Amino acid sequence: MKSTIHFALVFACAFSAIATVHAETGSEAWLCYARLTAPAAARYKTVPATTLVLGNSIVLNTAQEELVRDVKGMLGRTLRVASNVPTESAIVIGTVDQLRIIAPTLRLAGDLHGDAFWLTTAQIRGFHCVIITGAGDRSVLYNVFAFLSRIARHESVSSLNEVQRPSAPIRWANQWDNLDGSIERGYGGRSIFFEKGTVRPDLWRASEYARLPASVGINGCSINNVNADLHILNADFIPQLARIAHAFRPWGVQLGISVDTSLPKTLGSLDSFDPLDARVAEWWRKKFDEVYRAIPDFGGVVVKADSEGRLGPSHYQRTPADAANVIARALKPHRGIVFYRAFVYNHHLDWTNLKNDRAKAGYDIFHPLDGKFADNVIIQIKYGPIDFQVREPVSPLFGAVQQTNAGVELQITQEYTGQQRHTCFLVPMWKRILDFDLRVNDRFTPVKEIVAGNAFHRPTGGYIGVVNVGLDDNWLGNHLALANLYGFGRLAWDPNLTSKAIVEEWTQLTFGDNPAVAQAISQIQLASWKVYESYTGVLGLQTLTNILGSHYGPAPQAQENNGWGQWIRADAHGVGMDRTVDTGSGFVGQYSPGMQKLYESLANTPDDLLLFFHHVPYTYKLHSGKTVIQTIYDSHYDGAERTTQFAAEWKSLRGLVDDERYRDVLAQLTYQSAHAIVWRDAINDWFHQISGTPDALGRVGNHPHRIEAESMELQGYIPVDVTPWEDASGGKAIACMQATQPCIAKFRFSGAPGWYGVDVEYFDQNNGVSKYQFFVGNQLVDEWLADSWLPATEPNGDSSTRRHIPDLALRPGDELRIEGSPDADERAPLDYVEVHPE
Ligand code: GCW
Repeated sequence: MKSTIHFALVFACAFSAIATVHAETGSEAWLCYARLTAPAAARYKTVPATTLVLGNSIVLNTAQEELVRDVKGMLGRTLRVASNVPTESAIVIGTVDQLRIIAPTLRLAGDLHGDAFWLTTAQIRGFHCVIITGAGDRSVLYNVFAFLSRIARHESVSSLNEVQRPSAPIRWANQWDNLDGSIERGYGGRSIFFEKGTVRPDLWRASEYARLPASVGINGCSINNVNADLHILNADFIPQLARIAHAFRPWGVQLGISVDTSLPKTLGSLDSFDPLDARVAEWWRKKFDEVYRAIPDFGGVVVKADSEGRLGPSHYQRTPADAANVIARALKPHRGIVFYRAFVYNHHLDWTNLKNDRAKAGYDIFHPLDGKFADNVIIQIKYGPIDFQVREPVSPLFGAVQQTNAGVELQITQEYTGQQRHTCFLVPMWKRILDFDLRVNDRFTPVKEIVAGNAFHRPTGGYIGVVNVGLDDNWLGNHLALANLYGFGRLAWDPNLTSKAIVEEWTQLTFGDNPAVAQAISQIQLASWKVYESYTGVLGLQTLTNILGSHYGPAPQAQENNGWGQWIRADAHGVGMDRTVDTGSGFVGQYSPGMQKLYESLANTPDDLLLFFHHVPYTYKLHSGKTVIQTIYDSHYDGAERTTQFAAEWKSLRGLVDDERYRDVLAQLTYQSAHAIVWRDAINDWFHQISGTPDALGRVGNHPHRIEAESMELQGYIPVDVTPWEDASGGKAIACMQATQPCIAKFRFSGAPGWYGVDVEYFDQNNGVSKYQFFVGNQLVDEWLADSWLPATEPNGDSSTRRHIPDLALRPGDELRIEGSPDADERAPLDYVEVHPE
């Protein structure tokens, strides 16, 4: 049976060393396989003209179709498809067992099992063959992608002998899609799986999607929010899930779902969901028998329980092990897996108690249960002890589950790292986590060896990435963000790859091999995480965003005085959370003695995590020699400045990247550079106020080119307070409360005659589309609509954005005037105007 894969060829990828560039939506991500230039293609003259697939399975057929399609894309040649045995030089596709039949004398490269593959060239029956083989069908598909990637990146394929083995058996994507079609913390549009409570009738995007993770070796994907809808296992929903499994199957991606532990009661008719109740065990057993009848290759379930308001085993004074095991036993006969999330904590902590510490929860709850989990349970552990912050130390729980399978949960969707409106390439951060040696039992025990199962001799473990792609053409709403999905897969396959190698591969595959393009994009990506950190949460403060709402713009005060436990404990004298054993919460004591030495003492703690572990005065001098407060000020200025450079670097690629992606990325980086200023000013103003310590360089609170909207001459506009105050310059904005005609804010220019650029800082809420017009005297010089989709219904740091009007010839006495026309609940709000000499 041939697989019926819907290849959307409508969006042909386009790039080239010569500047014939045209529209590109990004839908094929790094799998463009665009036509090589003639000199590059010449290298591949000897690639066989025929391909031969040795077996007949849906995945092998996908592998062959992908090969034929992409060789045609890159080299313009249509491979002949043959069967049985080579009668001429061929590209042979099949498992090692199938290969043995036609080439019994071929010496295989060692033992291949799991998802391992072997790419080689050899003589079969006297003909030169490229052999794309692997332990199973899925690994053969991975191997085809590896072969194609070589051609796309202009590497030689003439003499091959390469064995690749994935670092860990589990390499899963998690999606947080809701059945109504929304996605929790998704920034790439609505769900590709669900709409209005059911599975979409047309799943072509779901099958297109599966191709992406499959191409980098991701072998499973759970599709619904871990805050799981109770209907997901309804009898009438299971056949719908089977349709999604069908869309994934050609790509070797196993389907998973998130389930709620209360289902035996809330969906079933039992009066209990106590995991130790035999009726509950029976309910799960029958339910999964039903699931496997519909989906024989179903992969398993993700469980979030006793967390953020979800019910769980604590309801019956049972443990997470009890809850995980009852489900695991039901899945076991079908080889299914339970991913039990360690993200279990009390979000009603008493913040006045200095010993309380949310960071301790994972270890405190799961460490005593080590060894009590069934062998088809994986404890899914977020990389840090808090929650996907821009920087956290490695979760000490990784070192504390030595008789339990462990997986590391990484976040591809940029919940706390700019929500894909900011470029933030996370591979360098993930590598720092994976390479971190926890020194368990005083041995080399980096996280990558723990989750691979090697460190403590576990049968399984691995990597889970929260992806949250959506219906947007380019899946994540930002072309550059796809490097995180690519990088996640590559790291899960081989955590020893460097960030640089990964980003260079991705850039070449996505944008072609023009060295100027590759260099500029790689540089932006590689710098982007630390740059993002430098204006959102330095020194281990974590992302100082509104943790009570959007998790997007600046809101440092939101960390404090509530039960969520993301405290930074800033007051007039100092900042940081004392987590030491000696004087603090004791969290440091959860690490091995070797690591305790690092974090317990101020002197040994690295600057970039200082305030995560210690409370210090603002005047405390870091290893860098600078005080804490001056570091905060400086890094926010540096970071904002670096984002401006990103946009400038991108501009150098005009004409070298297709116009559509050029424009999209330019708009995104330009927005980012403006929003970095919002972050810079909010965080610096807040620390300035709370610490009472001036910026040694006099920048904070002092903006020579800025005219506050509330100080302009206003007609119709009225000043309004912004919450939190630090999200608006001077704490205030102006809003147009009148309905029928535009409001006016104006002022006279008093500088020297010359060329100037004007920046208008305004608030673009998502509950209206205001119109702005900018006049110099009576001349309309610019107008725009506030129609982008930012996560705010109020003027604040989420909605604050700017319009740049370049190259205006201004003369002293000119009247500069903004007319704002509100729409619905968005009252054409304005923060300030800056007039800069060009
Ligand atoms: O970071 C928090 C998010 C929640 C999420 C939770 C989790 C799915 O803000 O939206 O819920 O983590 O990981 O369970």
